[in-house]
Amino acid sequence: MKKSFFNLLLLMITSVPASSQEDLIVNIDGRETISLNGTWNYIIDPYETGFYNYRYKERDENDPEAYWNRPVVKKKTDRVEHGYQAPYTLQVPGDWNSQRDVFKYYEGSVWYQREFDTQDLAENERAYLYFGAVNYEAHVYLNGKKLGSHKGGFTPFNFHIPKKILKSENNFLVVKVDNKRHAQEIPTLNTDWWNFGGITRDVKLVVVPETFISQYELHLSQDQNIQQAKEKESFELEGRIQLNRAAKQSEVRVEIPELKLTKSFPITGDELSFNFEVKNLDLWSPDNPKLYDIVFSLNGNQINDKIGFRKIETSGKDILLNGENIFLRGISIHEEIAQDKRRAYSREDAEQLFGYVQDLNANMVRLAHYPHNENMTKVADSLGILVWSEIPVYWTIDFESEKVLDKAKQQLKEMVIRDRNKVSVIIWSVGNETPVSPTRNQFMKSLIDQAKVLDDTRLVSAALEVGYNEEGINHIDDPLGEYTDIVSVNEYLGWYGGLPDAAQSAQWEVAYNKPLFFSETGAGAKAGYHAEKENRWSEEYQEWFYKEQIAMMKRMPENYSGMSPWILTDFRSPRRNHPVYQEGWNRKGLIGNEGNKKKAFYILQNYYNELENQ
Ligand code: GCB
Repeated sequence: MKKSFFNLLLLMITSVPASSQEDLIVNIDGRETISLNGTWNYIIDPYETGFYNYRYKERDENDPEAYWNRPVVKKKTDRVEHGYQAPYTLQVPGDWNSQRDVFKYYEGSVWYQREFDTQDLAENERAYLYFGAVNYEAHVYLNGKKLGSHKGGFTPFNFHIPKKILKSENNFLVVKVDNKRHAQEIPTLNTDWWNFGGITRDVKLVVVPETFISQYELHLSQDQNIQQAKEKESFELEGRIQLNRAAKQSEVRVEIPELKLTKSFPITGDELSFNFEVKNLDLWSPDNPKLYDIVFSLNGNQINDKIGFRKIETSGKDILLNGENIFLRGISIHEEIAQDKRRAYSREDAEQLFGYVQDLNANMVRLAHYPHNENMTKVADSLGILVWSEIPVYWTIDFESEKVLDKAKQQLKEMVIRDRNKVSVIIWSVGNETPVSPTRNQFMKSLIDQAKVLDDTRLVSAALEVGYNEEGINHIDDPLGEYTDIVSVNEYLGWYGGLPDAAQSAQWEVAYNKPLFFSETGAGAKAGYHAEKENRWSEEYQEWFYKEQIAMMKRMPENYSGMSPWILTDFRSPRRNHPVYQEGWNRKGLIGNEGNKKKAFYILQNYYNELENQ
């Protein structure tokens, strides 16, 4: 792929931290895998007894009391103080909080265990253990040996399994999962969502050739003028292939069967960049969510994917999709199925959430506040819904710390690598409502720089805050706006300050000639509670709020390019403790926790219908 000099320079300046894992394997569903989902045993271990001995030293690998070792009782006098068996079981994938009462508020260590059989690996094969996500810290052991550890609750990772460790039968797999919050982690101690713990996404055993394509990218070249390309019906695609290790004189192929196109490239190292022309390309858009079957292969070993092609860019105050102005009719989403009080993880969950999004007539979602599971971006690709994807750099993380910055960069990198072939993703967000200071500005800017180095085909933003002054003018002037491609702000006029009609006299001043996006606005209401509109928590208050907000949006400066109100459905939050109206729920959903649409849903839906028909 062609990288500009500027990007190369940035690459040198913004070093990407090394993680303890091997390079991430992308498109896991396009590979030969064995699912390790299902019923796992668990031990709940708040004192981390399985990890530390009584002197609080990490246990030796062979310590029989280490919980990664199989508990063996040979004779009746043997003392064994741990074990894995029913009824102590949890479903994987899934958060632990929603599965058993004992876990509802639990924050600490839990050991997961299961056994599995597999066939012997051939001479030229390698195996990996892949985790879609584990919240927050995972230590993975197979047959008593540590494969590795990973931090970060919302991104995938994988570990190579050395051949001598993997057996054909009764493999003893143990994962220590710890979801304790820490000041030096991302997110930090304080958030407004439930800290769902556990192995929350798929677990797979992946079998690949000794040398294989671990990562790839294929997209429209960002440098070409899209209007001219459309007129000429000739587009330039560019891509990159990453192998797990250097190959000896091999051949990489990229095929797009529908376009009758096959390209072969020789490869000798572990990386290859290429570009080529295609004719008659049907561009992806919300109106035409066209995906092409793509086959990547190395020496005949194939990976299948479905990839769409589109160009996203900004021009002055406009967002352009395939060269045309687009308004983002968005909605924010947490990764939850409210009816079950649990994390969402499956394709069916994604379809349920996107079903609501389509009912609303939205064309965009903000996946807040962390990378959601891959089914979300896959379904978005297939439905033609644009996506904002974010890392949990949220509120007051430790901006002073280089180590914390490295952790943020690692999560950003994992998010981008997993989803950079997802055509629906148009915006990488590097954080939410972080408080302005020189150190924070520098921290956030280096994340923006890194996002651009990892992927120069998308927009980068962050949800910022509004500055107010005495004259009642709302200022959008966070210094970070200088570096983001679109200026996004969260705004709660009429909920956290004043009443909804305060919006009528609100004035706005925007310091940047860039697209302006309202990444949040919203008010709480308990579904089914009806009263005069002045009553907080009534559906009528929330409806009033949305009416006033929309009227105000219509008066926004002309760089107003979209919104993603807060939020699609009610969601769990330990911060929300009103005994009648909240009971542990953030009630700003347009849909209640039992799936009922509140009155405000229809107000926003009407506005989006109007905008679509303009
Ligand atoms: C915000 C945050 C979001 C909260 C929301 C609220 O500004 O970005 O995470 O949940 O407000 O409901 O207060």
